[in-house]
Amino acid sequence: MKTFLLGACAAIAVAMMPACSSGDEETAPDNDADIVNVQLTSNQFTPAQVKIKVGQTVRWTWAGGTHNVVSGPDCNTEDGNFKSGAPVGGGTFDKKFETAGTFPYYCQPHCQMGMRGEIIVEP
Ligand SMILES: [Cu+2]
Repeated sequence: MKTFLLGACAAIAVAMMPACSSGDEETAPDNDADIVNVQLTSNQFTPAQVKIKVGQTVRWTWAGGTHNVVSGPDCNTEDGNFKSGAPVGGGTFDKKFETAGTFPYYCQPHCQMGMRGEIIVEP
């Protein structure tokens, strides 16, 4: 029982770490990182806007709620650039961006509540 409790606390501590970082980061702080992280929580992507360079990968991590990641300019239009699949309650989704441009995306269940994001890929 003691071991179980310690394990649970460690898991919670790890899960809370991203929430402890600054909420002011609107763009990725490290353009040299191979992977730039976006969190999916209650009806929002954090950060909602991410700037990366061509060749970098965005990793979306589910941190609460049932969501998906669908590229498209508005809530009803999939443009086919990327899609995580049907809404799920956990996991990660990686997308490597090989071309420059602006890629808007959204979560299908929560788009109307404002759960949208944008990846800006610079050459
Ligand atoms: Cu959602």
